[in-house]
Amino acid sequence: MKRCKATTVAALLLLSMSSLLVAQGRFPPKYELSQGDAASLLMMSGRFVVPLQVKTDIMKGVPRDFAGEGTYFQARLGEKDVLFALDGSKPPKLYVDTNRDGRLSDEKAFGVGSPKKGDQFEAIEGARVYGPVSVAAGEKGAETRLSIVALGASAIYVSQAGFMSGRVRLDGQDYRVVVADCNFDGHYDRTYGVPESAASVDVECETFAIGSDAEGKFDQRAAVGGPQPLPKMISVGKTCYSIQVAPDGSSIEMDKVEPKMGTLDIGKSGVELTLWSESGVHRLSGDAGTWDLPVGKYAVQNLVLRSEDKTGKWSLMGSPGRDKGVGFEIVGNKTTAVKFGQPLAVKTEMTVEGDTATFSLSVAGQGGEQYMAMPFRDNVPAKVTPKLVIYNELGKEIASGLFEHG
Ligand SMILES: [Ca+2]
Ligand SMILES: [Ca+2]
Repeated sequence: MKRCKATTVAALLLLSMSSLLVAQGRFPPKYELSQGDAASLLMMSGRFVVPLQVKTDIMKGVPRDFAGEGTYFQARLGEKDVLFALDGSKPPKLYVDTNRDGRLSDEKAFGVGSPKKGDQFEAIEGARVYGPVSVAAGEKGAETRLSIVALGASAIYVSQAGFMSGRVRLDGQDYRVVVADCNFDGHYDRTYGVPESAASVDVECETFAIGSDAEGKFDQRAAVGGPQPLPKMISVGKTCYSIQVAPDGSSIEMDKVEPKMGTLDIGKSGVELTLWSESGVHRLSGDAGTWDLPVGKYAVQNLVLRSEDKTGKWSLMGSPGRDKGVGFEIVGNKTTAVKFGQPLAVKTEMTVEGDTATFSLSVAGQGGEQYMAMPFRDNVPAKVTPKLVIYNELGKEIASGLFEHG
């Protein structure tokens, strides 16, 4: 009798625990192959790889059924390189070093499929799609699944073949949540951190998106903030949720949180900012000049500088400088002031090749951000061509020219 009671209590406990978990938004996602509906989600994992020019030892041992000379590729996926080869068959067969032992002689051929409907390569003639191909990743036993597109013999495009996808109900509304292993380590839990060196362009983390659950499919146009590096938390409407993904992707948990907040002050600079952070993507626009943001580091991804005069609404597209990125940190209950935009520093640079001098024009803002020297008026490229005039020491014009875009 006593024993029976204990079982009932345990069962009740388990029941109340599981209902607690559901209320907190924990759910088990499933792996889905991309059907072309998540192109921009997987784009962060995508890379174009050009053929190797020099034959190395790893290419000596080719598989027995390998036809012809072949074209070889090497792509850095996660911690290690992966070797690929297209043979001389028509259409070519693809070989991949799936166990990453540096040899292709132990590998089987993958045949060609065709681009799926809605795929970004559907319109490219001659694009051949291979995969999904499972490749050893990171620790022993972990795998990551690749999609490979051959673009003639000139390049291959390697990306994730799919993603983990599940549904969650937040504040009475259904959302679809997707996470892709975009750092190719076979795990799904690496979150984004603002890189120490903002010049590094590779995003060594997963990609995440949450959007409306229309038709049970992921609608990236309706994604909150768009596909983005996996954040630790994200704002959906006015509520903030933490995100926890199990390393193997078997569960995702989203809980309501109230992060510490601070203030960003960029003054009346007329600058719109797109920021990446541990609290997701933030797009700041409008005349406010100040915004409340969760504490943490932020990296500026792009900027738009806007101004208006009697000729129209002007805008300049900007990015966080070539050498040093633009970033800042938001501290709890404090205001972080960052300067962007005007006054702009216009710099010309000269490169000489033979008897031809080429001048280039760069436009930098107060924060070191770089703008394209091509203004838009009312969202249309304005036909304003900067002119360069060279004077001699007597002030007489000796040469002049117009800047060409591109
Ligand atoms: Ca191998
Ligand atoms: Ca990963």
